[in-house]
Amino acid sequence: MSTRHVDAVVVGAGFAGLYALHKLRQQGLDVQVFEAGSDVGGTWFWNRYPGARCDIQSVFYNYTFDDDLAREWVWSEKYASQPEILRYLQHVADRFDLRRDIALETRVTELRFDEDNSRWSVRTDAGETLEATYVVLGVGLLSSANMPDIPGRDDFAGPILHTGHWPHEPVDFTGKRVGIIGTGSSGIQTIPIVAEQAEHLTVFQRTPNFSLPAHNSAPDAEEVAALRARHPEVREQLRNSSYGILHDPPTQGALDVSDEERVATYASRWDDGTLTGILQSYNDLVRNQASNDTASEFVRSKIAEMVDDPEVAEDLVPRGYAFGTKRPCLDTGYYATYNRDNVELVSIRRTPIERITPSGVRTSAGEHPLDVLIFATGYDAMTGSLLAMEIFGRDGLSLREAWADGPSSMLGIAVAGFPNLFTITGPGSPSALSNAVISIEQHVEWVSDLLAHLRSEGLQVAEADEVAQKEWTAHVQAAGNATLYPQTDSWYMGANIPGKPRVFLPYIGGVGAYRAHCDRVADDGYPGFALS
Ligand code: NA7
Repeated sequence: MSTRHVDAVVVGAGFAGLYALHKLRQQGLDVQVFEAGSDVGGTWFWNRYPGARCDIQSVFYNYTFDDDLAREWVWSEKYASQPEILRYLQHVADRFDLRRDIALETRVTELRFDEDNSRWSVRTDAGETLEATYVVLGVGLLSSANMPDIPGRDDFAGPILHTGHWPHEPVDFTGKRVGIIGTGSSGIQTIPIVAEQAEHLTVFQRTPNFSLPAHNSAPDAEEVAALRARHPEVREQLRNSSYGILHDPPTQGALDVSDEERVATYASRWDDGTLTGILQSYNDLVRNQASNDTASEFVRSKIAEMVDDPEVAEDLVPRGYAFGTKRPCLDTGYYATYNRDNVELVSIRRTPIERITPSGVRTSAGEHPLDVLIFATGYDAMTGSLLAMEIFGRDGLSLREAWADGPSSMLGIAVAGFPNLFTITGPGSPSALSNAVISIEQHVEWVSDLLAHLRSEGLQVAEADEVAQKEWTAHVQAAGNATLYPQTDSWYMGANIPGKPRVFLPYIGGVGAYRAHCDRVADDGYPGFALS
C-alpha cells in the first residue's frame, strides 16, 4: 500500500493547531491534524478540574485574526471558565469548517525526517504512517502532566486524579476526605471549590505561592463593546504590547516614588484583579531585588490579612523568592478557604511526605486519612509534550539528544537539524510569558508566511542555521539572566521536574519586540535559516 502524503501535518487541535490548520489551508495546502483528545480544545479539553479558568482577561484571550469572530463572540465572565473556553474553540472549529481535517483520539508517536526526499514520516498510535513536507507542532506549553513518583502512589485504595487529566463526568466530593498535593494555579483554583463539597480537605503545600484576587465577575459590557468596536486597532496594540494584553507600560522604577504612592498603586492594582497589574506597576520589579521586595511585601501583607490563624497565615506567606518569578496565581476566595473548619494546610517542607499508603498520605508528623487524592502538581512545561514524541531529524539525531542540555532553537520556532519542523510557542519564544493566544497567532502567521515564501521561490526546505540558533539561544538566556527569574525554582526554569536541565525556557524580550525581530528576519529573506 502506498504511503499517504500531505503537505503538512499539524500536531494538536488546541488554540495553536486549529489556527495552523486554518492558515495553512488558506494557502491551499493539504493539511492533516492529529489530536490525542476526543474533541478539539487542547489544554482546555483536558483541564476540567473544578474552578479551571484562564488567568488572562477573556476579552484578550481569544483569536484576533478574524474581525467578525472577534466582534461576535461574547464572554460571560471577566475570566472565562474552562467549559466556556472549550465551547469557544469548538465554535471556531465549526465556524471555519476545521473538523474535516482533524483526526481525533490519535496521538503522533514518531516523527522521522527522511533525507532522501526531504519529507517527514509521521507515525501515529492508530497504526498509520504518512508523509508530510512540513510539520507544525501545536502540542501546548503545559500539557505533559507531572505525576511525581511519590513512594506508595500505586498503593492508594481510592481514586487519584490529576488536574490536567480530569474525568469528563463531574466528580462529587460530598462526604469525602480529600487530599490535594500542589498549590500552583491549578491547586489554587480548585481548592476553594473542593473545600465547599468535601467533608475534609487536606492541602499538602511544598512552596507557598503569591496569589492575587481575580475579582471575577460579568465583564463590563460597555468596555467590551468599546474594545470590540475598534477591534483592528486593539489587535495591533495587543500584538505590539509586552505581554499580549492592553496595559500602559510602566515608566518609573519602584524606588523612584514615595512609599505612600507605591502602596496606593499596588492597592489599586490589587483591586483591579489582573495577573500582571502589580508586576507592571513599575519597570524594574523583575530586575531589581529591592524594588521587587516592595511588591512582594505588599502581597504578603494582604495574604496575612485574609487568614485568621496566624500560624496558618505564616505557612501560606511566600518567602525566599521574588514576586512574579514563579507565575503568580489568580484566585477566587483561596486564602479565606483556610478559615474553614474542614480545611487543613500541611506544610510538607516542615513535615515531608514519607509515602502514600492505601488509606492516605503519611508525612513525618503522621498519617492523613483520605478517600480521594488530587495531584495538582503541574506539567513538564514547554518541552515535555515535544519530547513525548520520538522526533528524529537529520542523521537520525533525536530532539531529546539535541536538547539534552536544555532546548536550543532559532526564535523558539525551529531547531537546527530538524528541517521544516516548527514549534508553535516553543521554548525560546515569549509563549509562557505572554497571552498565549496572541503569541500563537504570531507564530502561526510567521510560519505560514515562511512556507508561502518557500513555495513562491520554488524551494522546499527551511532549516534553522546552527550558528544563528546558538546566538538566539544565548540571547534568550542573557535576557533571562538580566532578571530575577533564574534565581527561583519554577517551571519557567524546568526546576519542577527532577533531572530537567535548569534553563530559562521562555523569552522575556516582550511580545512586541519579539514580533518586530521576527518580522525583520522575514523581511530580510530569513537570515538564520537555510532555504533550499
Ligand atoms: P504548577 O504551577 O507547576 O504547580 C504545581 C504545584 O505542585 C506546585 O505547588 C508544586 O510545588 C507542587 N508539586 C510539584 N511536584 C511536587 C512534589 N513532588 N511534591 C509536592 N508538591 C509538588 O502547576 P499548575 O498546574 O498549578 O499550573 C501550571 C500553570 O498553568 C500555571 O502557572 C498557569 O500558567 C496555568 P513547588 O512550587 O514546585 O514546590
